[in-house]
This record gives sequence, C-alpha cells and structure tokens, in this order.
Amino acid sequence: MTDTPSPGASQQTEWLTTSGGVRLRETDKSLKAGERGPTLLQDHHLREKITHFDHERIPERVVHARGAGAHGTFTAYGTAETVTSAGFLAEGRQTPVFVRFSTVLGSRGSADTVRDTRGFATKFYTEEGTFDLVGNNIPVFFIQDGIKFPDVIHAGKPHPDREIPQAQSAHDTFWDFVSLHTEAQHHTLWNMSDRGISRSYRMMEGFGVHTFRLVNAAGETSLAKFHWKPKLGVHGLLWEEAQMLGGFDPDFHRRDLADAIEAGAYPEWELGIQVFPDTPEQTYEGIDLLDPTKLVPEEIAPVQRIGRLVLDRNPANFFAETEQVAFHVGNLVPGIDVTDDALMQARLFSYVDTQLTRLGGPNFNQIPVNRPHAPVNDMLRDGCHQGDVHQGVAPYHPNSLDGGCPFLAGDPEGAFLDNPVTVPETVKQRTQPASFDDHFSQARLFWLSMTPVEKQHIVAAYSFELGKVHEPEIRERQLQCLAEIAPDLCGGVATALGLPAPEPTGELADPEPSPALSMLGGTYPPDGRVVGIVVGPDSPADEVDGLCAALRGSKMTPLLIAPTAAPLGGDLEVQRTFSTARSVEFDALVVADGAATVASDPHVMLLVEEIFRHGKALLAWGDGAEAVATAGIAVPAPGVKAEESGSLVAAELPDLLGAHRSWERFALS
Ligand code: HDE
Repeated sequence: MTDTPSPGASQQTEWLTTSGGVRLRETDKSLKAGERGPTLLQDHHLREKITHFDHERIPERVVHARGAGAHGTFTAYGTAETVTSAGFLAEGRQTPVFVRFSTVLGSRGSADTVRDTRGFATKFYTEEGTFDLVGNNIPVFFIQDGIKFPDVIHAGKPHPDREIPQAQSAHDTFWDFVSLHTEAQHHTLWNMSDRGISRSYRMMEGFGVHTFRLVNAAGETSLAKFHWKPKLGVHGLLWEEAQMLGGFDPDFHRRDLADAIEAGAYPEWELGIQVFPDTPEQTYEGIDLLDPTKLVPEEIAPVQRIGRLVLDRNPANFFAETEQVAFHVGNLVPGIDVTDDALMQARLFSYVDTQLTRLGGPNFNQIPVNRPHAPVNDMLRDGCHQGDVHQGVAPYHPNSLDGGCPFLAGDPEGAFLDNPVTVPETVKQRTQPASFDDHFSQARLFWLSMTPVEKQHIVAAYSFELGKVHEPEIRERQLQCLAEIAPDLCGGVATALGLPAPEPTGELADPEPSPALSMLGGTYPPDGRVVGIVVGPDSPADEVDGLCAALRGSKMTPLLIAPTAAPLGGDLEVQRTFSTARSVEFDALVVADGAATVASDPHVMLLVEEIFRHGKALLAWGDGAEAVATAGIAVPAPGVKAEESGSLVAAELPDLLGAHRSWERFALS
C-alpha cells in the first residue's frame, strides 16, 4: 500500500504564500488606487490568483467523464501461475491498486444513477511495471471493430444541435444506431436489464471484455477472459429509484463508495479468469473469442478465482487522483498479452492519444497517481510539464557516453516479450469473419437466462427508452430487432408502444440458458447497507442507540430520521429530518417505538410507501408499527415485520438485506 500522499511542494508551510513562496498579508482585497478603485494592473497576487483559477479545468474524458475512484490492494492466490508468469499473480503477492468506476455517456457533472454501462478500470502498480485492466460492468461491447467507436459514442451522446438529453440512451440517435448496427443488440439488452442501473459500484461485476493471451514461465500460451466477482453480489436499482436519485442525490454512487470505505465496509472483489486453449481458430465451443459482442457462459468455462481486491482508502484529492488517473490498455506486464480483437487493437492506440489532450502533453505518467511503482529508466525527454531532471547526455541507444546505460533486459531480468504469434499469410482487407454476422443468438441467450421479474424490468426499460424515441421508423426497426431476439420480449414492448409486434425473419437460436447471467439468487453480507430509522420525539433514545450500535457492528450504516435535527433524547445525533430524507437512499427502513405520534406525517407515509413499493425491508417495533398500518400495509408481508424490540430488528436485518429486495413482493403486485 502507498501511504496517504504527502502535501506537494505547494503546501509546505502554514503561511499563505504566492506560488513563488512569498508570504502574503492580504488575500481578500485587491490593490486599488484609493478605497474605491480602480484596481491596479500591478496587483501580482490578484493576477496570479485569477489566472490560475481561469485554468483550473482540463478537458473532461471524451467518454467515462463521470467517475469515482479508490485505492486498495490486490492479493494473488497463486492459482494463475500455471497459465501466466505475471509476477503480481504469484501466490501471496500483494500489489497496490487504484480503481476508477465510471458511467460512459454523461458529462463530468452528470448523475450517477443513469441507465448506462459502467467502467471498472484497475491500475495495478506491480513490481514489473504498471498493468491496467480497463474493463466494464458488462462483458460484451456494442461494436466488433474499434473504427466504429466514434460512431456509437456520437449516437449515444446528446444531440449535437441542442445538446440534450444528458447522460441518457433514451433518444433517437442512440436507438437509430443500435437498430442499424445490430451487433450492438446484445450489449444494449444488458443495458436495458438492471445491470444498467447498478445499486452501487461495490455491487457490480467487472469484465475485461476482450480475450487476452496469457503466457506462462515455459512460454506456453492460452487465451483468457478476466472477471471481477463482487463480495456483495450484483444488484440493481429499480428504474423509479434511479430516476428519483438523479434529483435527490446525483452523487449517489460516488457517496456510497466513499462512505462505505470510510465506515470500514471495504469493497471487495475476487479476480477470476476463464481460460481457453490458444488454438489457431481462437474459438471455444463454437464461440469466436475475437468477437467482443460474445461472451462465454460460465457454465461451459468456469471462472477460476486468482486473487482478491480490497479497496480501503479514499483519494485525498479528487482532481489529483481520480481525474488525472490515466489508464491504458497497452499497460501490460510480462505474462499478459493482447489478442487480435479489432476492438482491442484500436484501444491500444486511443488511450495514450487521448491523454495528450486531456492531461496536456506526453508526461502524464509522471503525475503521482500514474507513476509506476517499478523503477523507471526511459529515454523519453522534455515535453510539456516535464517534472523530472534527467541526468546524462545520451538519451539514445546504444550509446558510449552514459556508460551504455540504460541497458536492455532479457528473460532473467523480466523483460516484456511480444509473444511471437504466427500471422497467417493473408491479404489486407476491410472485412471480418462470417461468425461476426451472428448478432442475435447471444442476446437471446441472455434473455432466456433471466428470471420473470428481471424480464419484466427489461420490457419496462425498452418501453421507456423507445417511448422517448420520436421517429416511428426507429421504433419499428428496433422492435424488429427484438423480434429476432425473443418474440415475448418484442410483444411486451410492442404492447407498451401501441404497435403491432413484428415476426422474426429467421429461425430463433436455441441456446442453453446460463443461470450465471441472472442477478437474482444468493445471499450476501450487508456491508455498507444504509438503514433509515424513523423516530418520533418520544422514541426511546437508549434502545435506538443500541439498534444503531448493533447495525454498525454488522457493518451497516444507520441514519436517524426525525421531525427536526434536534438530538434524540438530548444527545443522540439525528442525520436526516423529515424534509431531507427520501426513501431512495435507504436499503431498509425501520420505524422505531415512539414514532406513533408522527405515523400520519406525510413524509413518513411517503417513506414507508416507497420502501414497500421498492421491495425493501420494512421493520417496526413497538408503536412504530402504526406507521406501517397507516400506510395501509398489512403486516407481516415478505420483508415486512413488526418486532418486539430494537434488538430483534437488528437481528433480522442482515438476512433481509442479504437478498437485496423481497422479490416475492413484485410477484404479488
Ligand atoms: Fe474505452 N476509452 N474505448 N472502452 N474506456 C476511454 O480513455 C476507447 C472500450 C473504458 O476511468 C478513453 O482515458 C475506444 C471498451 C473505461 O479513466 C478513450 C474504444 C471498454 C474507460 C477510450 C473503447 C472500455 C475508458 C476516454 C473502442 C471495456 C474509463 C478517457 C475501440 C472493456 C477509464 C480515457 C478511466 C476510457 C477509447 C472501448 C472501457 C477515449 C477507442 C470495449 C473503463 O481513450
């Protein structure tokens, strides 16, 4: 682990100084000719302060502009040693990491909870150099060839005339593109599932998407796909929650990540790999491994766990770290190599190129968050923002003036090897393999692997998105795509749009469903889950305090909600008032004994109703049950309970939160 970064050269003294280090006696009043001005050009402090401010902003990322980051450690199990010589994957090896999560389409200030793919980029500061795994929370991508990337992004970004809508796919150009480029249908279907509206960055899977080539110590190669498996399971918001959060707390995911780390509920993932033989065809069970619109079901290629990631430190400065971190798909270490996936190949160019504009020149690897932890001795020189004072006179190779240094390394010194892959004799051509023409079979696989409630959400998502599309031709073309995926999906959406459901043009594929693609099932720890506790002026402070302590002991975060911010019982801090609380920030709601007097307050009624409608745990004890009854909710119902005491409530909550929601309640509605 790296320590908390020490203040840079600009924070060495307690006195306010100019950037030149001269101490200042005034910073609030500019230098003027007399009390009433005019301001003098001579005021060097005014000019420095304003000039620096004028240049505080840098271009935001062209995609993935909105994000949040954290530091942590990756510990390898050693289980990958048979397939890769990468030193950081050797048993027990600990490697510092920085992870940045993001949305794709929105600007830097856009809301966290929009429907979108999410980035999951990890920088491993390994002893053999930096390795970046720049992945997403969805295992497939919209396009098969990087040359189309500007097109898909232009289509997803706001319309160029009015620059609306912000951070949305629910508009004509997006659906125009994906209905014309049908290879995008599989990824789009994932976006329309609850994977597109994650509950938390901590509750997302991550995927390297492309197939990588691994090389072991004996020089044997295999193909592999990387997966991150979250300890807390994979969970989504409901669409209504996501929309509400866009207004109530646009920073919801950013806050969730930082709060969980601060509370000691450190987010955790296991890194896994699916390994395939490196055959000349580069296929597995008929699936083309170079086609990034295809996944390989875990049921036919299990994900083997190779290490554990724990995020345990928030950045000290958002701009310095999260904004300036620069990932690059070409940051590879010995033992991990790329493949000929045409999407990946374009990325190898793009990531360095984009930093030149974004970070203002070629020396961005000298920015602290980007500095490798392995010793560096390159022959790159000068350029904007050069921070190193290079020694010597011969930055070229070979040389005889600097003692021949730097020297070239071989295998014993751990040099990177461009794996000598055979390139078959061929012709230059702008084409792709015939297998890339199958755009629907895996979308169908995904649909068939969903549970009924997940299917219901997908139909609703398409209905919303296409409902925002104005051109009838685009709606109809997209409905045709849905018909090629699944007639029941197409039928549901067509009904909502008031359009006839088209027939599929060809025979539908018959894939074996992959239960691993569903988000439902399993129970998970309640780490970092937020529990709202409604109290009235008469609620027993001691018992409420005991409940809070018990919840914190199980790594949950209790937040008291009271009519006013006055401490309960005189000294128990209240975090939310009736006017600042809204149900969407809570994973569960408890109504405390003594809350009967506020049971019919409209704020409390709304909290209770929304928590119930969203399938979240709703508990009460003592006369708090009156609030549940006043909202017209019968007790008990799935996930709704009245208990005798606060301690019984504390005992119930981890189990109720384990499945994220009471899914039975949706079946009831
Ligand atoms: Fe990116 N992508 N991308 N991408 N991408 C960027 O790099 C690009 C792709 C991903 O938190 C940019 O530094 C091209 C797939 C993440 O800083 C840019 C293509 C996947 C992040 C870029 C792709 C990703 C980026 C913008 C098609 C999942 C955020 C700023 C050939 C496997 C990294 C930057 C962060 C960022 C280009 C496709 C993931 C412009 C040309 C596929 C997580 O270089």
